[in-house]
Amino acid sequence: MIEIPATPFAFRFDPRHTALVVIDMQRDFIERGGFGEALGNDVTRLAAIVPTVRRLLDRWRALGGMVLHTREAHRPDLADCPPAKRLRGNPPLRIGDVGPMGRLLVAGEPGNQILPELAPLDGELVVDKPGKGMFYATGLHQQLQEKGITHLIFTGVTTEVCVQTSMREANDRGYDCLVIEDATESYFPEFKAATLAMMTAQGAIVGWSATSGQLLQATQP
Ligand code: TIU
Repeated sequence: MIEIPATPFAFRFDPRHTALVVIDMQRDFIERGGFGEALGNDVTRLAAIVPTVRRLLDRWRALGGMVLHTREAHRPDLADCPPAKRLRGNPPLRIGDVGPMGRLLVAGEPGNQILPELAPLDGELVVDKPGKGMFYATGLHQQLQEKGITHLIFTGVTTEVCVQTSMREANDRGYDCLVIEDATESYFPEFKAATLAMMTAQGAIVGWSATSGQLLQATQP
């Protein structure tokens, strides 16, 4: 059992029953010309966490822990994309439209690929999710249960959208959840700060937060 200092109090986990989760580190959100930019965001802030996520991946792989990557991805026929999601607002490009990195948020397109620095290795679980949360319409809960996973450590983007939604879904399903503060990012720094505060408030109502340094220190070989 490993114990690390965390907010609002120590987080204890057994690496054999803990998965490192990397949420949506795909070109759609992090590079120019993708879905994130089509929504009007300055996407340049997000790339800064890539080396930190990579350090955590390297450590977790060395420990032999389970790694789970997600992508926000729709089927090419968009049958899993509700009109309410596709038609909202007036963006220059919508989900399924062709942009400089192919069709936005569509599985198999160049923009839907995870950044090469963080590419999944053989044997790591990659979940394509049609929603913001990683449990909705994915069958993931059963897969994690079959592997005996009880604890989840979250990284990725964006803090207040797909990371927060996934962590809330996980909390309701009984997982103990830790988010790594400097391994998640938002287009809006104030939303990231508020999200970390609201999830850890009230005695870890949704879960814990810690820094990558704290996790690396606690998991030194
Ligand atoms: N827009 C935004 O901040 N995020 C998303 O749409 N998806 C994820 O967070 N992955």
